Amino acid sequence: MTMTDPTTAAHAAAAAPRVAFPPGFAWGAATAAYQIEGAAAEDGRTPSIWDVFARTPGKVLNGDTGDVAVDHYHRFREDVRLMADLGLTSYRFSLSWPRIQPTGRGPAVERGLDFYRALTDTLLEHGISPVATLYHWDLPQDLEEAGGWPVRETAHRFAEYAALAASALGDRIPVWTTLNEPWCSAFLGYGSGVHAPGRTSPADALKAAHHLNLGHGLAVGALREILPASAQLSVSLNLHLLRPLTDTPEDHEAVRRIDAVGNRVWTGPMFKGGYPEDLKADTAHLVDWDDLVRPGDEAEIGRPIDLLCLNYYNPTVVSAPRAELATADAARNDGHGASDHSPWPGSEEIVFHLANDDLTAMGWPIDAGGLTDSLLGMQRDFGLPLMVTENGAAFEDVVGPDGEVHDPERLRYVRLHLEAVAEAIAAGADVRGYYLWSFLDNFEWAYGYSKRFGIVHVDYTTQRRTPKSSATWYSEVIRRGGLD
Ligand code: IFM
Repeated sequence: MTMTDPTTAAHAAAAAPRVAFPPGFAWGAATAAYQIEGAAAEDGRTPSIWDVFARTPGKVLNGDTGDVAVDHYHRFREDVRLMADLGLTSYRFSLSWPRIQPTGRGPAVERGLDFYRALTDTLLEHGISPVATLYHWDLPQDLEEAGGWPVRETAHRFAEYAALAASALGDRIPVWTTLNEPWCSAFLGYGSGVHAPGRTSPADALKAAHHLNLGHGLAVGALREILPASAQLSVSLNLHLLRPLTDTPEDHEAVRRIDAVGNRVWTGPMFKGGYPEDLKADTAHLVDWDDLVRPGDEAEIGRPIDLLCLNYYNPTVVSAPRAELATADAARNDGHGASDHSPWPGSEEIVFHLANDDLTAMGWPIDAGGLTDSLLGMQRDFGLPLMVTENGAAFEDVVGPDGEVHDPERLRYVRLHLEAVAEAIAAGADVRGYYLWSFLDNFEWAYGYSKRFGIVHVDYTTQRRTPKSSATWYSEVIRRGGLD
């Protein structure tokens, strides 16, 4: 009989993670170009819609811009070293369209591509697998002036840019996602106007949605022609995990409407053969769908992809209009920023409620069960391998007298959500990775630098990076391959 050294056995038991993740699971963190790079006017980069929006008085808190951001453009080597020290196995970042193809037309700028070549080389040298997002909201301003996403041509411009990026970087990036949260680009950018370019037309928002979808499909086609067969193509959607306030038929109808214009507007043409009839009916007074969607568009949008990526922060609770709540309150209550214009074309009267009062600094309710439900629903409905490409929370972090940043609330948030991912995996969801939003504190869009999502604190005056206690904890989770 073989005897095991009892001390070694006890140690192994203590070291084994209680909640293990599958081998090869990607342990990542995510960022986006405009939020971290800075160097806004260097090496040929020209303004994006966010540069122009941020300079428009009253659009971004404190007049903050991404001009310098966290200077990642110049400090990427230090940042990648930090990722390696934490043990990240993968890093999701976005390529800046106006850095690669400044006006959205014509050839690529080599100096812009060189930055991404150097970044990806450095990642690979440290054993960190790059995941690139092609569009995280920074449309070249020249294309906005030509009509922006409500114009069909922008979808073709996007596919051309995707091809330029893939030709230059395809040998070193194994996973590509086309769009990040196109719901925000279309409905916050052209509907409520709280995001760039700040337009407020429900019809334009719907047209933008179709052209973002079309751009996704055309880009998938272009990428497939250029990238190696092993490349994995995806899209990152912020699908709304919807719950009715009550069990009444009216509140279920509210869920149906928001599901149509929040979720199925993307997943319909991407995975189910076309736009849902109920969405078209709900919005028929705003756009002529037969004119907007040309023959062949839906097949283009539905080109097969390899992975489906989810960005999840909180669930969305909705109800039918309530006499006691004015519509203006409802618009303020949907978690996407105050505006007199609704980001829900055709369903402006639906009322949004907080799922609970356990809130992050964004005022978003913490409800990790919604992540499990989302992943299981996506697995059931679309049958693709999944990744969580964003999940995280803003809190009021401060550097303590000891020079450390203690962020127990973020640690708790991430722990609960990793448990939720593990639960979804145990129940059959094929989840391949988790990317914490965000690696670094950064420019939080209309909130400027006032909201900190990073697991690494950035002092915006000195650009000093300090891993928060959540980063140290996450590093330990990665080392153990799961949660204790
Ligand atoms: O910072 C954003 C990110 O750019 C897109 N998803 C949500 C994050 C937090 O608001």
